[in-house]
Amino acid sequence: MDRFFPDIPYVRYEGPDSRNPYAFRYYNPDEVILGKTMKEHLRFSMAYWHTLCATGTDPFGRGTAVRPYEAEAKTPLELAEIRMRAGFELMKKLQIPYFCFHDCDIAPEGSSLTEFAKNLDIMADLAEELMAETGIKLLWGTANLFSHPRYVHGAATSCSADVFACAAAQVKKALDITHRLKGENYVFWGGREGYETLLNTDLALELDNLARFLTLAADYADKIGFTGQLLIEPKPKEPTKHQYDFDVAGVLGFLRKYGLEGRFKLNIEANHATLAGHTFQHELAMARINNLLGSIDANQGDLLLGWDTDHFPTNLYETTLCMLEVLKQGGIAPGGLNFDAKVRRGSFAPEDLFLAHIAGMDSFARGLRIAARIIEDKALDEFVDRRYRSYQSGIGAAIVKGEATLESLAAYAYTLDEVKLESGRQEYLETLINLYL
Ligand code: XLS
Ligand code: NI
Ligand code: NI
Repeated sequence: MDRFFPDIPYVRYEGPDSRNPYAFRYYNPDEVILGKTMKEHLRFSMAYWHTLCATGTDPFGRGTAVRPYEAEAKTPLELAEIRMRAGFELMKKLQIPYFCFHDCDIAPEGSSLTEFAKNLDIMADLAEELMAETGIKLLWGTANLFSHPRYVHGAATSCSADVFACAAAQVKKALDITHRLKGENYVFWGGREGYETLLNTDLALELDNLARFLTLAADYADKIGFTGQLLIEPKPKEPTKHQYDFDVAGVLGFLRKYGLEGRFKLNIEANHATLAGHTFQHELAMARINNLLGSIDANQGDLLLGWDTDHFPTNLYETTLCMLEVLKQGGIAPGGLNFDAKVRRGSFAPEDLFLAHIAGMDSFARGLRIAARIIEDKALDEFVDRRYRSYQSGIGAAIVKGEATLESLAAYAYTLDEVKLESGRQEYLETLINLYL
């Protein structure tokens, strides 16, 4: 496997002192941490769209990406095939065990849904072959219900029932292929499920239809025996001004209203969290405590920019807090850490795809190592347990057990001469985390 990136070596662990740019300094796949290998903890995945399909365009300029191997392709199908083969070489060289795709990433759409479905079958054959050959697996598949002009007013939340039906056809096919390729999850990101102005929008109908659509999809997944996790990926805005799957709390309310709790978990993306005005850790924790943390889109945003910049994650503080949440939940499987991240427009060389993944993988590997030490030392847990100890006995235990009434609490409160409080010690705890970094 040296056809597409002939100058790039296989990337291996060389330890923190290595200055070889094509080596891992922290990601040592078979090293055991807290009883599991790093590979099992991290479950890295390549995002097909950013890594293989993106050209580096932005609203102000054309593509910049240099991908010499694409020149061999004469037809859209040949281009799709070359990209897929290149992708497997890249994953193999980087020891990335999973990938994720949208239907239109792997196959050309052609001029009709019928042609698209045919192309998808051809490309699924090739994917199956390459997966068998390399042992690389599918973390999740999804349908792109936002790029085609028919989705201009949304997909499941479009004002057109015909568009709703086209979206259903795409999801049905994407589920079939994900199932066939033994995908461990299936993602619903509500690309254009939202609105631009309420002046032309039937908010109630659109939300009901979104729920109807997700119910139909979940029923179909059950019908074909797909046992992977179904995931909704929250995002507050972009492309629409207001996206319906705004954040974890918003999606939880939606799932409860429509009786869908238990059928879906969430795919939490770092950059979407910050766009929603939350921290990444907040969204992960909110999902975890509600039994909704299913998978992670591992990227990072730029706090100076108000959109989804999808940088490769390199902020160790963030990767550490993320892995703390993952460890607290006992792991992310069957989800994983999908690099929904793109190289900057200026990083146009083929080798940048490798250097960027190495940066992301090492940043999460280091975050895992740090988080594991914080957990082993009980550095935070003991403090937090102690902070809430008033609920372990006496009046606090009565509150927690549901034995207290408003009257009993009032009677108790009147007996108190003073309430003793302790400092929250935020700065001390922040220093403590820094000691582990
Ligand atoms: C876009 C989303 C998208 C999903 C998959 O902002 O992150 O890439 O992950 O449709
Ligand atoms: Ni994403
Ligand atoms: Ni995103």
